[in-house]
Amino acid sequence: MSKKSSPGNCAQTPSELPIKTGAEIIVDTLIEQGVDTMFGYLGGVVLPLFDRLYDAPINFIIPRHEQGGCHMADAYARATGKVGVVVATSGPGACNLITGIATAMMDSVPMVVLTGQVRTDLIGNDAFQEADTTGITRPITKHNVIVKDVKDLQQSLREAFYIASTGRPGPVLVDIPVDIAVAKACSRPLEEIRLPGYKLQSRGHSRQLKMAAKAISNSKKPVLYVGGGVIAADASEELRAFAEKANLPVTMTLMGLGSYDQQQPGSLDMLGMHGSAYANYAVQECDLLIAVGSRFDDRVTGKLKTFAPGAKIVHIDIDPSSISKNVHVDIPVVGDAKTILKELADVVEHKDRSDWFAKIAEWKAKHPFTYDKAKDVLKPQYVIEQLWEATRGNAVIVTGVGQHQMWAAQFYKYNKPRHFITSGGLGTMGFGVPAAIGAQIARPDETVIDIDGDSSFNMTMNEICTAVQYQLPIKVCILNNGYMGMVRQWQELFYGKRYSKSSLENPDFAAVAQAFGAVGMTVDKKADVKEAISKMLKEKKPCVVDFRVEREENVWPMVPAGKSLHEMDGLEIFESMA
Ligand SMILES: Cc1ncc(C[n+]2csc(CCOP(=O)(O)OP(=O)(O)O)c2C)c(N)n1
Ligand SMILES: [Mg+2]
Repeated sequence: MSKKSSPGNCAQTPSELPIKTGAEIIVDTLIEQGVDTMFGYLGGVVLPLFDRLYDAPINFIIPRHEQGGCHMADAYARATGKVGVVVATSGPGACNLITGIATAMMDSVPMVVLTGQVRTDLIGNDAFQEADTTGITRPITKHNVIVKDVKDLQQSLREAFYIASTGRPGPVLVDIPVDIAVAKACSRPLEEIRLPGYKLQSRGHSRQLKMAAKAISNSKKPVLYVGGGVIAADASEELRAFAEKANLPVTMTLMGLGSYDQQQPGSLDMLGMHGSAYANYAVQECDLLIAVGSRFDDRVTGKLKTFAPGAKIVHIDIDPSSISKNVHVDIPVVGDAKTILKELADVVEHKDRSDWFAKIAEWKAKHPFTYDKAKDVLKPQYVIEQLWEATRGNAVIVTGVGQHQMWAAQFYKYNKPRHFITSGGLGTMGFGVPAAIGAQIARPDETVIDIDGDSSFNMTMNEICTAVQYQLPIKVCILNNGYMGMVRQWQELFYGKRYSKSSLENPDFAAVAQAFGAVGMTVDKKADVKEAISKMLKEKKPCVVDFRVEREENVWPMVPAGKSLHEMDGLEIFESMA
């Protein structure tokens, strides 16, 4: 091919390289990157792309709203460890993704977001359906880029997958104007990606590792504090081996649940604002806190000044910017949790810590997660206990945000990674139903249960229709208290029970589910819970169960905002109930 007639990046290359349209390049790069499932919604400027998707070997799921599609891609990524992919049109389509992108960003979920954009010559002209998508999403993406020349498209897409899935994962957005999707360029073979300024460190510094191992061996009262980073690094097996070898109790953040089997005696369950009393006490009394893939979030630490006051802190994390961000770290180890935990397990000594474990056992016996079981009313915690009894960890649990989310964290026992999918960092109501869909597509042979709140369900319940269309047997258990329960709890405790605007009028959720073509049930008696769950688990269709639970139940224990971790409210209530 003559230099003159070559499109874009073909000018300097052998003529054998295939020439493709931008849309062809997008679809072929998705396939090259191993994408077999994606989510998204149509619109004018993405039509060239959708035309290429017409007969592409990609399972394409259309949500009812772009936010839903984004949460589906996010949950698909969380359930599989693969990169989730979502596409939306320019302007309103891209804007509808914002909550979903921010949710993925806060929880470090690998995702590639493709948005259509108006023609390059119209950008900045307030063109129809124009929004400055890269401007709007800059603070909520790990990286974003607008492709203004078709010859950059293939490399931008490859870099997007690379950046999304390496280091601390996160969402990467590629904005593609419609003229780029129809312009032509050369398709180049895949080469190793090198990005100046994007350095990845997988092995920990050997001196730091030695110091960490020594501190662990010298510790009499250590606690391992594990976050979602261990799940992201697929390091659960290495975590178990390390905890066993070093003889350490393990507490997890909301995002870390599932990384360590909660049925193990060494599990302290979740820590933090609604964590277990035994985890919080152990953290406050420990002499060494080993944080792995966790970021000292304020919901975990409570008052920073008095957090783990007697502890030396080891922090293992892939992201150097999270070291000493909130608390001073004595021994930082930057690198991949899987590699570092394996290296540490090899060198750390096994120490007898019977006194420490005895103390923990005492706390555990005295302050288990509990609730008033005496009354014959339908308690939300009881529903979750029954879900546990019926599934014993063999289910993917997803949630909305609120009290029900905390009870799902407290009363279900997670025993494997990628089986608890929840919006931790952003706390996004409405995450539940679309996340259940994404997880069910990722794990077609497993039971997927959304433990949802009535107000959360109201936000994205239209996606039940998507579950019906794609014949996904998701189960939705609404713990319906007729309130924005978590808000009502704060109003009860901190605003003198002035329940300002925190209750909504709900529709009949079972009837809504039926109208969508799903199965709908209503349960208002404790005696009917077991049978309803058993029926729900056998259902082949999407199934929504509206559990009308006690309206003013609270989540205990609770560390009020700004208090120290050991200053938990509600323990006396626990004691009277235990
Ligand atoms: C999108 C969004 N809007 C507002 C909030 C603030 N918020 C946190 S929990 C909550 C109430 C949740 O109510 P529901 O889903 O019924 O759950 P419950 O607490 O009753 O279990 C609200 C409004 C939020 N987290 N997300
Ligand atoms: Mg509610």
